[in-house]
Amino acid sequence: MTTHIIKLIVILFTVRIVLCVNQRPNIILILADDLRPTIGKYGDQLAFTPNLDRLIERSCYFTKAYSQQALCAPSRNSMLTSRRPDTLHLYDFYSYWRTFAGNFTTLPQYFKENGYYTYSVVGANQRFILQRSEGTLPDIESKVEAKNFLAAFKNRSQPFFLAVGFHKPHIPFRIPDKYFKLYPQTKFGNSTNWRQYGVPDVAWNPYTDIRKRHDVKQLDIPFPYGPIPSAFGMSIKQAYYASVSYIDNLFGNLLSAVDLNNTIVVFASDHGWSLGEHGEWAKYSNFEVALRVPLVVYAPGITPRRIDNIVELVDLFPTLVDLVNLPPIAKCKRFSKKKLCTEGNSLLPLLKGLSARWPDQAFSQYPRPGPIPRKNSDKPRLPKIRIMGYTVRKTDFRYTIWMRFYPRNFSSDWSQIFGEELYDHRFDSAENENLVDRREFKRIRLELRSLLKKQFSFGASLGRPQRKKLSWREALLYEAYRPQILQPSYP
Ligand SMILES: [Ca+2]
Repeated sequence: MTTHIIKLIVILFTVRIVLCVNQRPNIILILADDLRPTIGKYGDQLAFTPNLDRLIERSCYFTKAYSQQALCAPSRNSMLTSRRPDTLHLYDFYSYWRTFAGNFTTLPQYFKENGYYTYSVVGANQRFILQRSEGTLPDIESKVEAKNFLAAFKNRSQPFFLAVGFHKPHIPFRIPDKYFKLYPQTKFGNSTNWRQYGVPDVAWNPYTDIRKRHDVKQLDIPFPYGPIPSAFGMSIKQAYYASVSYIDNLFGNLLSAVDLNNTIVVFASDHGWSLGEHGEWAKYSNFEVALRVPLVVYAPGITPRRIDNIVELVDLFPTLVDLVNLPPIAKCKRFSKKKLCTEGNSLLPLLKGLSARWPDQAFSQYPRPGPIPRKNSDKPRLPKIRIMGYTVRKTDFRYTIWMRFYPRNFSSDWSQIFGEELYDHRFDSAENENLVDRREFKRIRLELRSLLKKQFSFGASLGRPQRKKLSWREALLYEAYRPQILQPSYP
């Protein structure tokens, strides 16, 4: 008799768990590659993005969302672990945080551990930057695969977490020709952007990946500051916008297969891209254009709104956890090796329109191999990093400081400074005028500097940087380990 009662309790308990799991909505995370907010609803008058605009009308969208580093792998890994590049010790393409930093739980992994079925679709580089194409392409294939997954999963009771990566508008701009026709080049006018006066050399990214492309090589642009000719700049802008319309179309097609009554849809990008601002191109910097990303969160039952608070991509993990009511994630303590914790903040109060106290600050960083631009300034490998640029975006200002960095123990030295930048976003949203030497801005400069120091004070806390001798095993991994994280790998 007792056995029967126990069995009954077990069955009831199991049914309850299944019901709970069933009530959870599905999640689709769509990540574009290198997309700044060139989206109609984000106020870009040139962008033709009807599908994204339609979803944004039904969603919460963040106008001031920032990536933690303007480079694919560090940004994605930071977002997926909800920890900053300084915690993961991951600033390049070649290091693996599980080896260096800790065996942290990732966003999809957490959902998998909590009853979700996880699946990822990620799409791949050619010799030219401008290239038109017909027929099938990696992003089209990704869309088809994602739709196949949705169709196959339609009648399953288990909720799913589907991650879809679109490769565009990452270079090369190899996309169907019809999207170029949406944007006559004359729309973009002459490229009149210039390298700003008073900006330290260390801040400059020489966009070597673009220079390496065959069609750009022929232009023979002097390294590192020679400008891309205006007409070619217009072609790049045209191709970038065309690529955005291309993924907008794929996005719309994919979304038509999604049950929005029971699915949370998140659309974001890993970082932004310079389109000639400051005379620069591509990502690889601490400027607003390289760090600002679109972030759209559609969730059934959440009232659509535009949110102007400053938020970060590390916030996404705890937000999704809270949105589907999984056990919440604790904040990480300093240098925490805990497998599961967050360095971000759940955006749920903002999504619900609650007047929560919000920090309104975004921290990011970028490494350099030296103070003067050189061939590897855009993507220095970890052992070559000598300088780290830390930046904070507050409501009115962006402040950046570049200092000595020691890759062997990941420490920074606040006594060796290579440059500082201060931009007043109330009057200069393009970040054209560095105000760091202006006496009237001294107070805010020191305030923001101490904020950064509090956030990134590893080196300061150590005093003189200590050089740890690596074991042969560590050294081998340090120099040669090539992980499978060029694209995020989901469990
Ligand atoms: Ca990217």
